[in-house]
Amino acid sequence: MRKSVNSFRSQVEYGRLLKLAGSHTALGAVLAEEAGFDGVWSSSLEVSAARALPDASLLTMTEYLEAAANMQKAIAVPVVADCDSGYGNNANAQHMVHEYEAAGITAISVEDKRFPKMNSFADRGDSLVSTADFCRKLETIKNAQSGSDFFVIARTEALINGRPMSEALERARAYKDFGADAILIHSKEKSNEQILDFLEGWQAQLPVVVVPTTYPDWADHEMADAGVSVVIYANQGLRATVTSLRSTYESILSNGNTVPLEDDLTPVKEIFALQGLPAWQALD
Ligand code: SPV
Ligand code: MG
Repeated sequence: MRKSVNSFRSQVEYGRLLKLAGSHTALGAVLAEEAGFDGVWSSSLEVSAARALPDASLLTMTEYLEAAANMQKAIAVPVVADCDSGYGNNANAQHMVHEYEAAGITAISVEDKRFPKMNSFADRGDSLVSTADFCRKLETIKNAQSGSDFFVIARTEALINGRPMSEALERARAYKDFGADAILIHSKEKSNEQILDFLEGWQAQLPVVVVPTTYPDWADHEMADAGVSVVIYANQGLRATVTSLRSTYESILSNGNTVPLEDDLTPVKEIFALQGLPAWQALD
């Protein structure tokens, strides 16, 4: 059954730390909502991995949008769509906003990398567009949105690309001036120190979004105290799924039956509940 969605902007304005879980399917999104996450990150890594393809702009905008829209249709908390670098030039980015907004997506993230992009952790560096070019893209995106609720996260890959903190801060300031609603500062360091330095230099000029994939020991309450507005657990669901499927399949083949697994398997009835089956059955 379709749900009405609370916009991401209304959640951010509420002021507490928002927690998003990465997903690539509506079922994953339902489980994230059920667990209590404030929203779902439609992750380009996850959506690509679900097709067993690299996160390297191989899929089209339409395919990423379909995944995000399928998730949004299934949940009432907002989907934040990872839109990579906007799927091309400024014209592509304008078209993207029209399509995502029309599909009911209330927030997107765009990053200051060239198209085609490569996943941040596989990136060999030197993939940034100029600050001026990305500002022009942000301006195009903000001019393209039709409702005031649509929320645009500008993501800088400056630190991922080995650029100095001064450049990350300069880019973030420029992105704010060209209409960004929040800044995602990404880092591949093993500790949160880079992010803490950024937060100190940034002085809360706009909400800050972080993705603690490589610095997992930073606790949510510490992020909130440090001034983070949104935390994205971008791919832990996908990685847990891979671990679980591997051990499940290995167990079935090595035991010759599913008996050792039965206690850990979600009952089919619960799958029906996640599908919303009782409400559908009540229709006829
Ligand atoms: C994603 O989940 O697709 C992201 C985060 O963009 S990262 O994989 O760290 O680039
Ligand atoms: Mg991505």
